Amino acid sequence: MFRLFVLLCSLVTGVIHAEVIVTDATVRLLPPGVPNTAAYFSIQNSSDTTQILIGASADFATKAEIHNHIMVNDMMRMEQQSEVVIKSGQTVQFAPGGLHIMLFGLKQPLSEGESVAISLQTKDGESIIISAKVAGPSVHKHH
Ligand SMILES: [Cu+2]
Repeated sequence: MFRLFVLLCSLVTGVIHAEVIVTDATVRLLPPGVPNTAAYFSIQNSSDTTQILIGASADFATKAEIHNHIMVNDMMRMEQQSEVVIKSGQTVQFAPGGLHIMLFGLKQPLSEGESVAISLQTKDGESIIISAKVAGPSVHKHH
């Protein structure tokens, strides 16, 4: 009963956020036994107002955080972001080597081609539910 209620709520917030468009959402498939992975997507703000992402969650992971890669003393490091600001009309890329949703402690093994739901929280207290496809590392091959 509780689950159904949550699902209905997410459908409603999905309508409210129809002007925030998430495309190409993927979760990186890693070898079995690797507990953490990352999600990537492109998020476009077609609304009239600035949207600020402040967090993420996913049923299939213990914890989800917004991360970015930054250079510290010539070393690439990941750092949690407390906010990601997306201005009206702007598109922000979550991509390997940059912003990503870090997914800690996978509760179940993911399989290639599977769709998983990730929820993004905005500063105004709403959730954007995205559907991400599990994809092997070949999708993000280095050149
Ligand atoms: Cu990370």
